[in-house]
Amino acid sequence: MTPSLTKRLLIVSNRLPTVITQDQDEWSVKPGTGGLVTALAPVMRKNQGVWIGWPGCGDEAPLDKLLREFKDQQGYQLVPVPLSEEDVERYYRGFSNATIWPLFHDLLGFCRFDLTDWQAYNAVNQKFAAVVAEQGEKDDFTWVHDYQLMLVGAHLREMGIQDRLAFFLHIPFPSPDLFRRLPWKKSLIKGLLSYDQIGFQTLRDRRNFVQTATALLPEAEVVSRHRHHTLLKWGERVIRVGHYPISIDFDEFDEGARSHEVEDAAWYLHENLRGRQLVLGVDRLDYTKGIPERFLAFERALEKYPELIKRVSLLQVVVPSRTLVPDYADLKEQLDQLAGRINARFGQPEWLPIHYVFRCLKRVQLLARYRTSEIALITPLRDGMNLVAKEYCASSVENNGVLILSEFAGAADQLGKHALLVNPYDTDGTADAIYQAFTMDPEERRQRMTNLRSEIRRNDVHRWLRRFVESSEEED
Ligand code: ADQ
Repeated sequence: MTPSLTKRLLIVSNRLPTVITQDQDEWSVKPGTGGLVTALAPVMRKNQGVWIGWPGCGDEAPLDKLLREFKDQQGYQLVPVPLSEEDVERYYRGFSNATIWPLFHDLLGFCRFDLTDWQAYNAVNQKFAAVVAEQGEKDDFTWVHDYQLMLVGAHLREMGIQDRLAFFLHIPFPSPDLFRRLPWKKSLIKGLLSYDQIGFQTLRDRRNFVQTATALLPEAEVVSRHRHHTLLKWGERVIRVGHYPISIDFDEFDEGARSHEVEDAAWYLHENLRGRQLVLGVDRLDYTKGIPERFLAFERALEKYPELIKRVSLLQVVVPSRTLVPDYADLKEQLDQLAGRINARFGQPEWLPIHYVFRCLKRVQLLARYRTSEIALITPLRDGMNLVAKEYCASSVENNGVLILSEFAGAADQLGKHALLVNPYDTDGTADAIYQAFTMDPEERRQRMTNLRSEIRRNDVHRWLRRFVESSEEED
């Protein structure tokens, strides 16, 4: 159900929701995939929405023509924010991905604190704000997304914009103690407080933010606390700080996984790896996803429970991501080495313990893996939500999958009761969970998966969107 938004929706995100491709001389544009785009599209169409973001392609693409085509096909408008190579290096690869990303995922050791990166972040956020100011109309619902754009609201206020502004953070918000390490902490917190509504994934993130803001700014105070939000007063303004766990389009995964194409691909996959349970890992290449730790836990399971040998295989699919950043290139090398070492240690002519592929899967292949794997091993060291966990359950249409989930993924708040929760740093404990999943009887599997599926069906991405938008229209 589309939320009853009475205002025009203006979405701002780092990237436009498009995939622009070139086949010989032909350029084409398609909407991006993913729950956020799927959920927002009907609202954008209905309310003549505008989406502002970086197109992510070079100058050689005929951008104006492609964006016009997009509007004709999709019924809403895209407005590009062009970025230079220097902007991308400093604002995106630098401050966003080498400072905020590791800091907000509790991985201080990966953080680079560089004044030039911070200045570029500020300048690019100002560039986005200028485009928003130009496109905005009175009474728009302006909704900025994610950690790359935390200062857009502050720049809009500097430009005199008084309208309601909302922000959603897709990644975790760190504890006050970690946040204090950031040299520009006060500017960033004040920037966030320029929005009227700030959304986080979990209650923990919301609490971390409120504690950080009130500790750093003595003039900020909590007015009242409610189940889903806290009201925070700063100067003359009252800010609604809530938690809204994002989700997926359940029906899209459920129906997709039941299609004949997926059923055939799933059968073929298992037939090729006959007589064993499949343990699935699907992640973007990222050090927050805990993939090396997962390989070690799988190795430990084989060592501790020899009856698993030849009876389980780990299918690990990694989507290439940020490969130009040295930490990511190092991680790729580490994974190659670990998989090679474990396979050499345990492998036998008819059986490979770890099938590791480094590529983006087509949808049918992704759904086939979700549907056919008896166990999903999703063990991020820290994750805002982790949609893979929800996608796996929604696609587990035979109700026979077991979800092993990190307690540090936001998704654990909703799925923890019926998943097997693990601490990804605890190699032995994760190995035990793999064994527990392997030996779980069909009835317990069915019970747990039925509960997981009904939780995700009820709290899907459409409900998430409704909750965020409707809460912005409530009186404080
Ligand atoms: P991500 O860190 O990208 O998102 P996640 O939520 O797991 O993490 O989403 C990854 C997406 O990529 C999933 O939709 C998945 O289907 C897709 N994907 C992964 N591997 C793939 C493969 N090999 N082939 C094809 N597709 C693949 C950020 C935050 C998360 C938060 C989301 C949404 O880091 O914590 O859940 O935003 O808010």
